[in-house]
Amino acid sequence: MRFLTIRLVSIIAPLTLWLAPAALGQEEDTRTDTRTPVQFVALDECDPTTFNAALGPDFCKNVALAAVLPFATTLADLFSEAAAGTPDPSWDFEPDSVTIKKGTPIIVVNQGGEPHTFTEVAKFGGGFIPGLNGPGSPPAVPECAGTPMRPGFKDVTVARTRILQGSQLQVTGLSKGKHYFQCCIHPWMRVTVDVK
Ligand SMILES: [Cu+2]
Repeated sequence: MRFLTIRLVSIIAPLTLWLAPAALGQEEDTRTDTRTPVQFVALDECDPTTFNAALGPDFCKNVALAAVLPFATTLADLFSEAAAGTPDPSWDFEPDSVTIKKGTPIIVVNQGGEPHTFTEVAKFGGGFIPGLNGPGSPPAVPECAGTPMRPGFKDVTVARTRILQGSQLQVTGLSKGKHYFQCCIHPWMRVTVDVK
């Protein structure tokens, strides 16, 4: 019996560790130190071949091992999945939500292969690429839309929330309460920050 218990634990424990990060997606900041930033990562699995053929060389710089393993998503698949209302879950901010103490800085690191934005919005909604906004193509939220003369990244207030591959963005000075951040390119990438 004892042998069985140990055997079971040795099987279940690593499995739990493996499942935990994916299942949670939610973190509470229990530290008392508010100087050390809380980190989010931006992830994607863009397929360099199809993305760069359409969007230009070096748009997608991914380490998804697309040539040998089926980790990457083609540009066409990304659009068709979004249009079907089942956007690609590999395009993601992790964790999805965090509770922090007022004064704690946030750092968002782009570990994906293509650019993203970390844009604070009053309410989650569409980004500035209609084809990625899902069924019915809801309009871009004001914080992502820019202006008619300067749509999307042409608007500096939108452009300054952009995070290029391998770079990071810091957010400080958030007031108490809930704050919502989304990607203005892939609007299903969403984060809620609750400042206590
Ligand atoms: Cu994005």
